[in-house]
Amino acid sequence: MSTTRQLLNSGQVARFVARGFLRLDRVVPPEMNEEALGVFAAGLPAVPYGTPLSDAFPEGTFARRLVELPAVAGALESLVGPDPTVDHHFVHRREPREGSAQALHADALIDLRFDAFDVQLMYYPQEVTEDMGGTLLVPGSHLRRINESDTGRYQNLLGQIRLVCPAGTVLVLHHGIWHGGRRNDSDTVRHMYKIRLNPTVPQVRLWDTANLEGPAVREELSHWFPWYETATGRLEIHNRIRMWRALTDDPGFDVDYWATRIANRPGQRSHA
Ligand SMILES: O=C(O)CCC(=O)C(=O)O
Repeated sequence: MSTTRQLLNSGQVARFVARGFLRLDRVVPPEMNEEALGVFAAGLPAVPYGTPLSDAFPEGTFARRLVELPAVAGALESLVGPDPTVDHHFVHRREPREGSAQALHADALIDLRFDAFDVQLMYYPQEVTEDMGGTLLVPGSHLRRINESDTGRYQNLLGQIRLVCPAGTVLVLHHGIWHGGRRNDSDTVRHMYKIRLNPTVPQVRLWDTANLEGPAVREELSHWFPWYETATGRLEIHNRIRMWRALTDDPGFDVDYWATRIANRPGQRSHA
């Protein structure tokens, strides 16, 4: 993997922790977007789970060039660190006038980790217009642990995003985010190439931490999404505090003392 240093800053990482994704518009150049559909049609090689990224995608291959683009490489290095392994990769197609949408889901079993997470790239080589069945995303859903498609009966949530984007857009997502391909009402096949990456190093301060103490961090981590319930939504902020503590190796970090209050046990040793 490239050693490019376009690392994320602390505000961007806090945004990822709060929202569960970052959006990188037009980071893939037009010539690669044009090449992509041919590469997808030819078929991508199978990659066994756990293959180091550099072995999975040899130098010069399309996927290798994709993950080495400076903005993509910088985001990956900031979130999963150097030398991740490939969990799986797949080209998702939404067929023209297909008549149905995919159920809302997360790509995992219930996953209780707070100190480790996988990152998924979603790459869109074409412009995705309103009617092409862009991926539905529920911002801030990634830390509400669910079991795969148990959310499938939810049709619409306040604040959801149905992706509309220019060609060459890449989303960088926490593996737990609720998402699903929408119904494609256009005459065009809509493609999305997904790569899931597993970290091989502790995910601690991997980004550009220069502005770690800046106001952007708490602002991002406090962000409230409109689908949150008044009470249960508070648990999402608490989940983010736990994740931020792990990512920064700062067990005292807090937002409005929410985690501090419920850990205060005078006379007892504290438990994380
Ligand atoms: O097609 C899409 O936009 C999303 C598909 C997807 O991520 C999935 O099937 O897990």
